Amino acid sequence: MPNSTPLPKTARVTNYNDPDRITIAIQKSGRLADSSRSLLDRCGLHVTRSKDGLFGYGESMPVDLLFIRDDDIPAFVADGHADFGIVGRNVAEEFALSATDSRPPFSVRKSLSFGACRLSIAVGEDVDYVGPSSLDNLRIATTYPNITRRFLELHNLDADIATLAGSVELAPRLGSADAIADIVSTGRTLRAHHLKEVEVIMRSTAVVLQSSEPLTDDLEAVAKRLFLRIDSTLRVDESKYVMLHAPVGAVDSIAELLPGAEQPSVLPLAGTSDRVALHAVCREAVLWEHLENLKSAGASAILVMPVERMLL
Ligand code: PRT
Ligand code: ZN
Repeated sequence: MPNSTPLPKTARVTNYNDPDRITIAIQKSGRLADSSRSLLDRCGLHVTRSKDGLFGYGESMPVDLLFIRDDDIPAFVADGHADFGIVGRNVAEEFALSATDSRPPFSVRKSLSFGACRLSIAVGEDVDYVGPSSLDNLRIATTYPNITRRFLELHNLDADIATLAGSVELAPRLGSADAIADIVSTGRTLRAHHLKEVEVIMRSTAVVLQSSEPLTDDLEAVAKRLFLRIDSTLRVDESKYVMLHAPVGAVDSIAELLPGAEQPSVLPLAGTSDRVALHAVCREAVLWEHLENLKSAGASAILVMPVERMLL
């Protein structure tokens, strides 16, 4: 929930904020915490955590971590207390829309593949919803008042926004709102509260925010190295190494069926000249349908394996 107390200027983490090192703020605990840690860990950033658990000293790179609540991450990055922050796009956007400064508080350096969700409007399941106009003159409960207001303005709607700190889905049942704008992932919570999703206001994943305070040349070089590793790690997540046997005459058609693959390697098979082995890195999800299509085209002994690391 993006409802944090403003960060006092005096709360600068100067003990930790070494000008010769990069600071990245990530969520201490919660839905993005493990994935953020694991992403950086897989990029080779190994940290020693302080006793209070709030700070991680990067042993392998001049990069330190701050472990804080997700709501505080945009403010830390905006104020330059952290050079980068990993947070949901929803939280970053809500903060950016609340900023009074005309200068953007930060930029989005990278979109990540985890933390996928959407901010949606939901109404009671028995409401006869015909489109955004059905929201006119209603009261909408949300922890995202700025993003919700932007949606209402876009559709020229006159609706009241009730800003809540949490448990938004209870508001219609308690009679304090007619509709809600809340984060949805599987839709289970909405269904459990007899609500139905009627509008998706924004889609979100975790993103890496970058402070508008410039980095020194040396630190920018470190950041570039780290982002190259992040790119490779994200690519690896989507990539699979596929090995299969194919009839010599079907190599081209089978290669075309491999999702997101470049030219495969074609290798001879011992004891036969009719069939060859094909090895390829597929950069898209390899689904059962792909395997079935490969088999129908003559492939056999199909193996799909994870890729550990990749540097292109
Ligand atoms: O303690 P801290 O303040 O750091 O964390 P928090 O409790 O405010 O946030 P947290 O950890 O719950 O979520 C962090 C971020 O994860 C969010 O800002 C989103 O970007 C992302 N995310 C992804 C989600 C969800 N999926 C999600 N399902 N955030 C919240 N939910 C909640 C939602 O609020 C609702 O209550 O899950 C419920 C809906 O889930 P479904 O699956 O039932 O639809
Ligand atoms: Zn939060």
